[in-house]
Amino acid sequence: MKTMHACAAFAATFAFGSTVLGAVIQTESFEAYTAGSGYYVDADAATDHWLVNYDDHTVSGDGWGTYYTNTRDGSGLSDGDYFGVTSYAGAVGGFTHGEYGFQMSDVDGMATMVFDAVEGATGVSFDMFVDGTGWEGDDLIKIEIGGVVVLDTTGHDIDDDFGHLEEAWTTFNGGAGELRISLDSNSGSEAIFIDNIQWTGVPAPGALALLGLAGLATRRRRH
Ligand SMILES: [Ca+2]
Ligand SMILES: [Ca+2]
Ligand SMILES: [Ca+2]
Ligand SMILES: [Ca+2]
Repeated sequence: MKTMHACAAFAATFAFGSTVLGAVIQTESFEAYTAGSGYYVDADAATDHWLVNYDDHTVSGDGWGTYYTNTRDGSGLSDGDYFGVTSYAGAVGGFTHGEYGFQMSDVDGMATMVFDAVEGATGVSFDMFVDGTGWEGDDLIKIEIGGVVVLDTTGHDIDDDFGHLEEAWTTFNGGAGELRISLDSNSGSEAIFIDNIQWTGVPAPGALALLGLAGLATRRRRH
C-alpha cells in the first residue's frame, strides 16, 4: 500500500514534467581551484590519510577530498607526482567542461577521490579519461556511487580487458550517495582524469512547494 502511494506521487511529479526530476542541482568541474605548477608532493607514503593541498596544488575542495591508502609499501605521492587539479590537457585533448580537470597518476599506492552525498540528489554523472598505456594486473580503477560498484577493474589488466576506456572520455552514471573514484597505480604514464561532475535531483523543497508537491519532498527524504 505504501509503495503504491509512493508510485502515485512519483507519477504526479512526472505529470509536471520529467525535467523536474532531472534538474542539475550541483556541479563540480574544478574550475574554481588553483592547479599549481610542477609536482604535487605528499610527505607521508606509509600511513593511510586524507591528502592536503600543497602549495597551489589542489587535492581537496568544497564537499570533496582525496584519501591515500598505502597498498604497495612504495613511495606514494612523496616522490612528487602529477596529481590534483590541473589545466594540463595535453593527454586528454581538452576537458569536458571548462579549462580544468582532476588528474590522478603515479600514486604508488591507492588514491580515492571522495565526494560527499548531495542532499536531494537522486543521480550523479561524471566524465573520466583513462590514459592508454601498458597497465598491469595490480593496477586498478574503481568507481562506487552510494556503495554501488559502477566500475571495478580489480584482477584485470586494464589495457587488455578495459581497453575501450583508454584514450577517451567516458561518462559514468549512478544513483544517490557518496561518490568514490579510486586509482591504484605505480607509473607516471598510468593516469586518469576526472571532470564535469553533475548531481541531479528534485529542486529545493521551496520550489517543490510552489508546485504543490511538498508532501513528495518529505517522503523522498526518508529513503
Ligand atoms: Ca572542468
Ligand atoms: Ca608516486
Ligand atoms: Ca597491460
Ligand atoms: Ca602499473
